[in-house]
Amino acid sequence: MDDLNALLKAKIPCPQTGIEVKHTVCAICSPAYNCGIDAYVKDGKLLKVEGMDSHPRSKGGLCTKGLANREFVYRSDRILTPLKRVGERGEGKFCPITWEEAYTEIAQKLLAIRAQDGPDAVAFFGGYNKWYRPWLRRFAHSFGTYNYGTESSTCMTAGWMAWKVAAGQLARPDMAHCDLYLGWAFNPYYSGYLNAQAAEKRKAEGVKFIVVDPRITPTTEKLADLHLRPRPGTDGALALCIGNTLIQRGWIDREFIQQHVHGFAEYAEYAKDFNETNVEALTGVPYSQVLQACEMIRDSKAMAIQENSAPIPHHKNGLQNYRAIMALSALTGNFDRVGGQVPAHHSFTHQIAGFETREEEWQDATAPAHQKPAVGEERFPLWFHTEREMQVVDLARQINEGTPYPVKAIFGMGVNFRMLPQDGELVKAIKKLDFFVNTDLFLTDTCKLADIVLPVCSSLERGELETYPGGWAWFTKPAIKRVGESRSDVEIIRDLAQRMELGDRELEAGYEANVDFMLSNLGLTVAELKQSEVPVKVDFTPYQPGTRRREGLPTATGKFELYSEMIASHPQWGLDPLPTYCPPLDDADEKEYPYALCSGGRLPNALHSRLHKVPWLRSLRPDPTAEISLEDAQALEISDGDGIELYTARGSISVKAHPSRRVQPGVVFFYHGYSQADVNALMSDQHVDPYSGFPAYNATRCGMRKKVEQ
Ligand SMILES: Nc1nc2c(c(=O)[nH]1)N[C@H]1C(S)=C(S)[C@@H](COP(=O)(O)OP(=O)(O)OC[C@H]3O[C@@H](n4cnc5c(=O)[nH]c(N)nc54)[C@H](O)[C@@H]3O)O[C@H]1N2
Ligand SMILES: Nc1nc2c(c(=O)[nH]1)N[C@H]1C(S)=C(S)[C@@H](COP(=O)(O)OP(=O)(O)OC[C@H]3O[C@@H](n4cnc5c(=O)[nH]c(N)nc54)[C@H](O)[C@@H]3O)O[C@H]1N2
Ligand SMILES: [Mo]
Repeated sequence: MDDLNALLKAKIPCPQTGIEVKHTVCAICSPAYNCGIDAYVKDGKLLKVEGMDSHPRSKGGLCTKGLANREFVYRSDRILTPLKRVGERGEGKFCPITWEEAYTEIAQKLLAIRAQDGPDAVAFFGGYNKWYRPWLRRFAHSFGTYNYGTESSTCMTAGWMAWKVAAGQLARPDMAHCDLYLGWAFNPYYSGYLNAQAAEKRKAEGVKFIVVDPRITPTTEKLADLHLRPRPGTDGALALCIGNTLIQRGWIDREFIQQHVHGFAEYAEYAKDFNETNVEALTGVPYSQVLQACEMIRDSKAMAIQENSAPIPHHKNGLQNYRAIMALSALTGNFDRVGGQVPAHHSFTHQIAGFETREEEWQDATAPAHQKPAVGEERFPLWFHTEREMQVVDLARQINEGTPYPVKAIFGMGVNFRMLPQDGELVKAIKKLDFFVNTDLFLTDTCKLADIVLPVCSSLERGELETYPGGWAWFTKPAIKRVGESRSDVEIIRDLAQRMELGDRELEAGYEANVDFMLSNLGLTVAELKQSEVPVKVDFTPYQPGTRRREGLPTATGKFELYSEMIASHPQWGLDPLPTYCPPLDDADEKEYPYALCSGGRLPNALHSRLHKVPWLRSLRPDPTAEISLEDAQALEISDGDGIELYTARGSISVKAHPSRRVQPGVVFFYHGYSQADVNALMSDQHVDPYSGFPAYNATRCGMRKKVEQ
């Protein structure tokens, strides 16, 4: 017996203990990673997790967050049954109901609103989770509306839009074959450790790194051969100055430009205004360092440029800044070549595995006739033009103002109102709705605003398709018993599609049948994939760099467009066809709000709002803490750990201060998603990028004062 106890205590998998090790996937962060997990399971309960050695991408690795999966899955606020609100919105008073009751009520309410106000009166809104998105989009379409949107209204999409504008499709940096890596806003040690590992390997092989980051980070210290430190959001001016310098010195690829670039002359003329006389004043980066960067670019044979999901797009001029950076790959002939920027497409739920699937065809197969403008379409026309979905940044405004038409209900999946700027407006809007449903694992503050809350399960409790770079596909199996009565988001969509009689037989057929369709071009089936416990290599012909150059790019001119014909042909949008620059800050009074609040930048122990309540992870950084410069700390007599207030015209939050040499004077860094210190309450829903609709999270004027002890 003692032996058995010892074995159990040590969580040894063997017949005596009944502990089994099952392969599954961590979905705490995006499917761009989805590392493999070895789940130690007894009686359907998760005992512990380890990295999965046989996983081709994560190879046994797990990050700080992934190692806390057991605490995540069994967080104390997991929802166990469907809930119906009995108190006021936000009060958090619910009574448990059955799934049948929940489905009946949701179906009745949504159909009644559609009958009375039309399908566009319902918005279908998904949070950070990507795995159910094709289903939610198709559900909205089959219901009859384009008002489907997600957290990607503030994440990554602006980058893809920039690529679509310039090159007609997205492209990825070929880190594996470059000799120079331009890591623009690049800190994978915090935001994606697999990239940090890949970069370290390449560094050891002699690749040079330029890192562009306002802060000193592990990446600037460990990887950068040259660290450029612009002020947040001035990236466009810096990139234009680099472009101009390369042109002036003749360090460009004239042949590539002549054959494959559209608008070079206009670009060159515009970029002249960003030069040795003003770059330091505009960005904070001395011209001598710009020149150093240009020399490294001149000396490189293949330069790859970091793709970026947040810190470049999270600015008023974000999409244009992005384009200015991408332009460097065209000027130097690094577009569509080995070691440069290689055209790519998503395989499944935003993962670029190398092979194509029929996911997009499937998700858009029931797209309705486009009648009323989608939410945000009028305000952000380029967004709708490239994405054909709502821009959720405009959702609260539309609900509160009722223009151009009222939205009466939100069908939400994993919605967290705190992801959006000036989020009190969304709370106000939700309170006005006739009906709000949300699904989540946890009873969050957003769920507390809902009429019906549905409990969903985690990736460890469901089976799903995963795809990975290098051409891998995997169909996972549930590793543990579901918590409470939770179901998966896609099961919920299927069940509701049936109840609501939307006439979409495919959606009613369920996840596995749908995935079968999506994989049918590859000759793969879910049944085959399920036979393997580990990811399998898919048989396909990879894209050959250079093909687009030969065959023409999918743009109006067939070329890389420094001057965008997509934008030029829509003068009513009022947008610039060239990657023009404007300074990043809002027009709040500079004396009252002298600091630039940069509320992006990731923490190794946090993932948006979802891990702040996971005890292990919270213990690593218990207090919401702002990083400020030593100079500003000294001027305001702020010491490490002091309480400070950050404020804008919209509100104030109380946080701890951490003065640090890593931060420039005048800039305050703070992480988002905390319920007790919600930085997005300080943001403005007007201080957004007119091209993409992305909020300017990373450069908003704020004030800061030391809190006086009571
Ligand atoms: N100030 C500031 N704001 C930002 C950003 C920033 O840098 N600064 N970043 C922006 C970016 S890039 C992003 S991606 C967003 C983050 O977007 P959010 O949507 O805020 O992300 P999370 O808080 O991680 O997740 C939302 C909810 O999904 C729930 N959830 C987890 N798994 C599942 C599941 O399988 N199904 C369902 N239904 N729910 C699930 C979680 O419990 C959580 O409550 O925030 C944006 N907002
Ligand atoms: N641990 C953890 N990992 C995450 C996430 C998380 O919340 N936590 N979120 C995931 C998601 S949804 C996203 S979108 C990605 C984002 O991940 P990334 O795209 O890597 O972005 P960040 O980590 O926000 O910022 C990278 C660096 O950019 C710098 N930076 C900030 N503003 C600017 C600027 O204006 N210009 C320049 N040049 N640099 C700037 C920051 O100082 C930071 O060091 O991370 C993903 N990974
Ligand atoms: Mo993101």
